Amino acid sequence: MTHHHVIIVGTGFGGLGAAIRLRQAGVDDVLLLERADDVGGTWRDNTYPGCACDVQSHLYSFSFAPNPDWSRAFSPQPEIWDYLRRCARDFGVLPHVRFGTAVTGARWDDATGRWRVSTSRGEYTANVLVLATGPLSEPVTPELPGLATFAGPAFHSARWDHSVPLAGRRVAVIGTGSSAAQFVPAIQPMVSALHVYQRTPPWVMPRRDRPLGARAKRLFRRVPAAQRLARGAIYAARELMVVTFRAPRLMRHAERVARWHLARAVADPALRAKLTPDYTMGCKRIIVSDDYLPALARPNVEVITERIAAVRERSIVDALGVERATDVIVFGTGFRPTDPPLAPCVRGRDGRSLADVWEGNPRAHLGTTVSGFPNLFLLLGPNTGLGHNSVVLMIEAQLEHLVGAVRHLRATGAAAVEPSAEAQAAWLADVERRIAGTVWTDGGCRSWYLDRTGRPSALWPDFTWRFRRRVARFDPDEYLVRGFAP
Ligand code: N01
Repeated sequence: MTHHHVIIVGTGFGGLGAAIRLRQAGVDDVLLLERADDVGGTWRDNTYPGCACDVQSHLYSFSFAPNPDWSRAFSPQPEIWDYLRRCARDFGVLPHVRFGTAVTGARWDDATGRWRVSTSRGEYTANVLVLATGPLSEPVTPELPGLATFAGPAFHSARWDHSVPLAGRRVAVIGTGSSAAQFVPAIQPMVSALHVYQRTPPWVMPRRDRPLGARAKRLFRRVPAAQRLARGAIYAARELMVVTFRAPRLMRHAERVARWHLARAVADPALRAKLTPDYTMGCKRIIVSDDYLPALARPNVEVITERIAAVRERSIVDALGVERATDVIVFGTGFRPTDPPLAPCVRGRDGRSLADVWEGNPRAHLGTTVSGFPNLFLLLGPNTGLGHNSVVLMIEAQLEHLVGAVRHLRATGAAAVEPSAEAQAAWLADVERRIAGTVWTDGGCRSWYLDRTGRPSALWPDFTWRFRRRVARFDPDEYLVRGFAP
């Protein structure tokens, strides 16, 4: 059993960022556990055709590692993955990563003041445990009646099977979220028939992607302040969305733009009606796309709004009894961030797991630390997701908190910190107050933002600068200090 000062689980934006910032702060005994054989998290795993970020590249990157060379306003997945691999290499993180090591559980040992972390390759101990496992890392596939009898290939968008040829085949797509909106236009031209099973129509806004010119890249390389300025302008424009999330009636203006976008793309009124949402925009993640709606209007595409009644060996039958021959099924059915897979296996001071404590309603102090779980830090934990801006901003605020906590432990000689129950309750009450009356409570939809209790615990319901102002600083007064290092 080897011991490390800090163990980080995962090597996406969160895990890599944590390792980089901790090492910059002088903490070198850092081990990253990664189940796969490369870094990159969600940007390694999501390789579906058309995969790209729907937040502009200059903002969807670390503030401490600007990239003047992004090729487009919205970068494609291979470029973002490449960026993360470069960060891992250039910041010296790679030698700290143990690949092919899946964490299976973690338990706080009060006697030693350490975490015991079990993995597919044996046990480790650590003073500090950082879970950077990503809220959207475990794909969810619905249990459709008869699915097991389907004879063709069936896979989830986050585990795209590139060995399956789609050209000339009849493909069923289940789900119409951000992922489907990206891969549907990418595969539509090659398949013979595309059956898109839509449970809820998404609101779709124009994307306005464009290549970034050589002049801008040169300027950003020579004058880094110009890139910071561009980043700031994108950031400020996106923050404005919060105003309308918090005042749902203002969303009517944005909905008008989306209706116009739909009308321009889809001439057929019957199809337009199917694609028109009946809930307030923003209640679910807004899709930004210029090619999704036009793809749905192509002659080889059918949008099916009936429920799926049965999957057969070579077909899918809808609730009206219509049977459609199907060669391949692609699930664009998303993730369940409010039931993180490691939650049942991470046990705190009293032996209870995160899942036991949360009971379907994830809660954490500042979205980052949990009462009863000393020295545990969750990156993109409860109430840190965004519907409007770059989550990297949220991660960076949490990283400052983490570094502050580790520095505090070092300076005081304490073995552990954990948020006081009072501080956590006050934070949650504050979040609750910010959530009330927003589009997520009053918008009239169900989404992955909501947990099993119906609370939007996946979301930060306010401006990101407010989160940063509150979270980036580690305040010892909000924490209980436990034990002292020998
Ligand atoms: O998943 P989703 P996603 N039967 O949960 C439907 C991020 N992301 O992978 O709306 C039938 O959004 C479900 O229907 P409904 C982004 O944050 C970012 O597309 O629940 N249908 C919905 O249509 C995004 O929000 C980028 O009624 C079922 C779809 O499946 C998040 O990832 C790119 C069903 C799931 O949509 C998830 O996106 C891509 C069932 N049993 C994704 N179960 C960026 O650009 C679910 N559905 C950064």
